[in-house]
Amino acid sequence: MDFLMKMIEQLKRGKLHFSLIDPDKQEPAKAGEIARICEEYGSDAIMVGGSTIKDRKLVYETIDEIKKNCNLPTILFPNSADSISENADYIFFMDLLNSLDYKYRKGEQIKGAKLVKKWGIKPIPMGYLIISMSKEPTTVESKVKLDVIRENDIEKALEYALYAECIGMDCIYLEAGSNADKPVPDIMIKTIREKVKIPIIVGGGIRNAEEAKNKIMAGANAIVNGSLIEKNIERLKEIILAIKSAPTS
Ligand code: 1GP
Repeated sequence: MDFLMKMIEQLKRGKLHFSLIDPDKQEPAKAGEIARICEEYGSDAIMVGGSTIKDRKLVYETIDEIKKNCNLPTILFPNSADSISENADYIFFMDLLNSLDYKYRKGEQIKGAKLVKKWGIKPIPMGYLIISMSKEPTTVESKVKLDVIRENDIEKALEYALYAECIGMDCIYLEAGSNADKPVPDIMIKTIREKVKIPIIVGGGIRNAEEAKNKIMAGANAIVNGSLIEKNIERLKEIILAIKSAPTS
């Protein structure tokens, strides 16, 4: 079965782990080494992206090293059309749902679609929702003008998630932002899970096994770790183990 179908099927059943590597944070060779460890620890895919990337060549070189060192599928997680690289397997083709800026709802996507088609990268349509969980804005929050959704705005988050499902997105990403003070709350995930059928990916500020497990038990289908991989990769093993052994709701 094609990985895309398999992933969507797996996402529906729950318990995936994605490792996010930001090409701006290390040399490509180091990214390759990190990806090798992520695979060894049981991660399911390598996401490649970040909020500050401007250099397509660096994304290409990073993916090249990842592919030399590990067999996991690579999924682009782009901040703009300029970070789409032809050697990626998949792309989270995102609509930043609560952005008030045309650029992040349609502008970059329209520029990017022709590259995705030209290079044969498989798109995974995704509703991307930023939840503000930090005292100071995270990098992504500082770059995008948002219809702000805070910790207690559960109904508002649900409305956006329902919209994503109605418009035919394959999945929703609930994002607290890289290195957020706190991850997206379990009650928000649970509320969305009860009403929305498409898979839910959760990332931003997840730092330990307990948090990851609770997100899965609340109804998340996949957990994303980025900062932890850069700073504390040995923790990843217990996080992935907790995800894989968590009872699902
Ligand atoms: C950021 O959700 C990802 O886009 C990962 O966040 O770096 O906090 O793990 P962290």
